[in-house]
Amino acid sequence: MYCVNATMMEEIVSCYKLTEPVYIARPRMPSLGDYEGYLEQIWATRWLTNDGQFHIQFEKRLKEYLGVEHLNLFVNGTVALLVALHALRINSGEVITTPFTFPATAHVLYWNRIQPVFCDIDEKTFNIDPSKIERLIRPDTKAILGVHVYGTPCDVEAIETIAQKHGLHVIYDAAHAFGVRIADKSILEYGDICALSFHATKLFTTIEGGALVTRSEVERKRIQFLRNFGIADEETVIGPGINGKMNEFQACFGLLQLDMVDQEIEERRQLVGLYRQRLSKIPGIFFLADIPKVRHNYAYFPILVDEKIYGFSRDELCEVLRGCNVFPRKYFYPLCSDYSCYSALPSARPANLPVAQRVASQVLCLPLYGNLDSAVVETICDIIAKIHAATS
Ligand code: T4K
Repeated sequence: MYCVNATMMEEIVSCYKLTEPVYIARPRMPSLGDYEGYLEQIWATRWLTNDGQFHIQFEKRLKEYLGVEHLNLFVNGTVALLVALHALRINSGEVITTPFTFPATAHVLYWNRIQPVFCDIDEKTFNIDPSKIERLIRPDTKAILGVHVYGTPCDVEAIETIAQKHGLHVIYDAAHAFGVRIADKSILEYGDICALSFHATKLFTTIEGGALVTRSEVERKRIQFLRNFGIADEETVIGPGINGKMNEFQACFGLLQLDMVDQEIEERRQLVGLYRQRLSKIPGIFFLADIPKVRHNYAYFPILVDEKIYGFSRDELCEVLRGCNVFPRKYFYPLCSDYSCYSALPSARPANLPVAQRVASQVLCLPLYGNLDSAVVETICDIIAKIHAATS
């Protein structure tokens, strides 16, 4: 249990408490009138789901926006990931992955009867560390499942080299990586399959939603069947599929979001610039830098709090911010490897994951979304600076 000095807490809260709660994420809402326009058409046609006209339109426009050829929409990112493994026929053995991620990444392995093998992360990107992957490869290893955490690309070239050398599949959980590019190439062009999430908390949202991006039309078609119970036609089921379909309401929301997403990313970029400018002056607060040639999407703004230098722990800082009506999140603490369902695995031992353990104990994702007022960002930075000043 952590406990903030009560007088300091009172002083900071009385000075900085915001009148309205500020959350880590907020969806950018399209105009209600525009959405109603779509709803009227849905009402008129009574076509609600199963490859309706808006689903078709959205899939087409999304492919163009992302610069990819083979894409299937999904009801959410988790089902998309489940189907990705099934599509690659990975349903036993081991898959090497990162512990520093949302539970969905590890859980989809479990649901496909695959044992996750946790690999430590790189302290410069917080993504799976390619230099530590090879020692984890065993005869039963089927694939590497990387996550582009916070939208920062994994070292895709190094992972590709390892995968080719050992004959492994590469799957990317690109839940955070909407619109990210390396030079002129979409991040979704790397690996055998990439899964996106369009959840309400993401910078691009279809309420719930997701997609799989594959390398060929044959794979895309196979995934289309898997997404729809394996149904080929009214009298033919060609395999054990699942229901992963996106509905028309989600697709319409997505069509409207596509018109706004560039503005969303640009506004986030500016807010991240402000955070960085203000926080770089505070000892013990660290953040990730942009990577040259990468078009970042600024999906999240994680900071690391080094208690020894800053004077306060991450948990204490989080408590003060909450007291001020600011609700950051400790994404991703605890590590997946520390969940009771995985902690007994040999690869889950904390000693094997020193970087991930440290990052998870220090990380705090600060509020970031396009219509976040820059004055609120200033206040959050003021609070962080004030705490350090009070402790030093
Ligand atoms: N892989 C990775 C790496 C992921 O991060 C995720 C999901 C997935 C896979 C799975 O994709 P999906 O199956 O979800 O498509 C949220 C999201 O639910 C989850 O999608 C996301 N990652 C994760 C990082 O964040 P929670 O449980 O932290 O969300 P919640 O409900 O606490 O919301 C956070 C804040 O967002 C709230 O305090 C307020 C704001 N919010 C939330 C919702 C739902 C809104 O303003 N409006 C809303 O509608 O998981």
